[in-house]
Amino acid sequence: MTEPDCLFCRIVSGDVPADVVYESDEAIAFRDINPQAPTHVLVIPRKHIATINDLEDGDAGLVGSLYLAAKAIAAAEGIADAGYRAVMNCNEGAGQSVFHIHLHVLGGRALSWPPG
Ligand code: DGP
Repeated sequence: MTEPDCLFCRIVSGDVPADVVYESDEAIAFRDINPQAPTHVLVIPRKHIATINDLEDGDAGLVGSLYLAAKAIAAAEGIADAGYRAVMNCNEGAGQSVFHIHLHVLGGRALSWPPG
């Protein structure tokens, strides 16, 4: 299930290049083009889902796979023990700008809370 006009679907298909750091049957992950931390990786499902609000009950395993990917990426990046953030924005008010769900994996520096 892909959307031809979706940037992240085009990264999944290989039409748009990305620095891919992780791939599984359900998900891929690549470095953010505008990194906000020394490690800033986006984990996305291969399946097009616009926002968290569009998730269905059958997507539970898929969402779990995004967090397992984040765990693997954090270990590979050497940020697992120091700490990192895995966060998903939903809709414009929370800062979502690409409407294909993605988990931001951020680490390699101190991260304050709450976010702005
Ligand atoms: P959000 O604002 O939560 O929707 O995050 C979208 C992120 O996507 C943002 O941090 C920048 C990143 N991004 C936008 N366009 C591209 C792109 O073409 N390639 C890559 N690698 N990242 C992108």
